[in-house]
Amino acid sequence: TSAQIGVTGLAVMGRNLARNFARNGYTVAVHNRTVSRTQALMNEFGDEGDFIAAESAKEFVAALERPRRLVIMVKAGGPTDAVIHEFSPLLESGDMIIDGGNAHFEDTRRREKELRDRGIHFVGTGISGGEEGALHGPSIMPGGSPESYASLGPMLEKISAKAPDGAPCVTHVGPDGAGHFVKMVHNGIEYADMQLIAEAYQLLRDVAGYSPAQIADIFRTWNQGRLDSYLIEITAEVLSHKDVMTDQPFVDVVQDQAEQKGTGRWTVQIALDLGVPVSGIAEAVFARSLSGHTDLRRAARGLAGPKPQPLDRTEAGRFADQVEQALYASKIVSYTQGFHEIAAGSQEYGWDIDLGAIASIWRGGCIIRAAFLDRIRTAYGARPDLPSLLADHGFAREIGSAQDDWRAVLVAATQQGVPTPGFSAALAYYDALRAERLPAALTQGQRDFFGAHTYRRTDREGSFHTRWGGDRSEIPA
Ligand code: NBP
Repeated sequence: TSAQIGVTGLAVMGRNLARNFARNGYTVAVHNRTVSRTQALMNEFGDEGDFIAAESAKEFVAALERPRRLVIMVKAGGPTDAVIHEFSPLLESGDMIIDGGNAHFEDTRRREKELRDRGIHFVGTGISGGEEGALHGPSIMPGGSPESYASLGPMLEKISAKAPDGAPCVTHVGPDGAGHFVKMVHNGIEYADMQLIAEAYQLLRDVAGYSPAQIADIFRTWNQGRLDSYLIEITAEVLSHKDVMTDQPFVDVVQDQAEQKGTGRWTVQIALDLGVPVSGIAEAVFARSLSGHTDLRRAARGLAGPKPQPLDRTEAGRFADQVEQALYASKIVSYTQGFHEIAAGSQEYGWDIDLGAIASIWRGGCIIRAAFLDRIRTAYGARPDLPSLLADHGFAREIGSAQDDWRAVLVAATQQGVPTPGFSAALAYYDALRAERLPAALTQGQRDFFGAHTYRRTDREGSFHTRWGGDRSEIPA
């Protein structure tokens, strides 16, 4: 017998992905650099389905039916190149290498090109959902050639998560690095979602005076409504958890320094290159780095702040409702920014990404899964050329009716000295986009003054320069 698919790299993700394929009836060849991992998989889960354990690269490749489908689930970066280097000489034209790691999409573009020249399909694939997702159904974002998707698509659809309407959470995102690009933006949006939820928590705690357990209950209520999402659900779990050693709220015994692996940072770096304002995502990345600067924070501890103004019970309840509005409005802005980045990447690299399809495959399996994504899918479905999510009538109406409360929350946050970089950046983006006139006109004047960078006028075609150092007459540039 031969295997329909092979997985090399059997740490948590690869192992669970291999089991997912096997549980869905596929014969799966499994391989890992260190053979003991392969043996452990066979010992623990070998009876879950049809596995073929391979010790060497040669054995592994020989076990695969042709054209071969070989999934790499190793540490992103150098290890991925090492594995490609090891396996590609053993492959033939038409074979497929699927990289399910968190690769940078530029690396994926390079690898795809190198292998394409040799007739091998390289399918950079974003996979979200962590180890549970890998086992029970992740959201899958494959790039690569349409031919490779014709062969792989049905298998990926089978192992993927299913949205509430039953649709598989996988689509052919676009050629070469498109899948990893979209996975990167997914993670950037995830950073923003987490930051906004964290800010809501801190406001409920420091302004409204609620305990972590009470805030968990508030989040559970929110999770019944339009904020229904995996991240809100797990936030309630974390907030209601008590530390087993001290019986204190778990959230009070954890060091307040957030770590990061880099995909959020990439989202912002690429957005800067593409000229896309992803201020909410950027603030989320910066908030994590700020939290880690313990030296700076210690040095700033004595700085003056406002006097606390405690709220009574009625006011606190009213404030919690306002925070829900602020959180929802800010979330709309984060997704507006993230989808803008995907559209810009698609344009830059010629990927032709269907934004509605991306919203659709994020409805299940992945970390940002939420009822909200169905709304985004519908918005792009109705108008695939929607210039911005804020141009959708439904979102425009919702954010419009949230804005008074959103502003009230930020007034309270400012008065009470609670930092809300995510909420604030989102509101600034909203107000800037809807502004009739921006002070960018003044910026242009300054640029022309010191650098003769020229400007365009509101009333005439062409570029102009004012002789600032001379008689201040205007000349065409
Ligand atoms: P790790 O990222 O911890 O990688 C461990 C695997 O890489 C092991 O199988 C290891 O083999 C192999 N490996 C390394 Br390290 N260097 C190698 C080399 N030079 N040649 C061959 N194999 C090598 O595993 P993971 O957490 O399962 O993640 C796998 C991929 O999935 C990563 O790219 C990750 O970013 C991505 N991802 C992870 C998650 C998650 O929730 N963990 C979610 C989504 C995506 P060994 O056993 O011989 O050391």
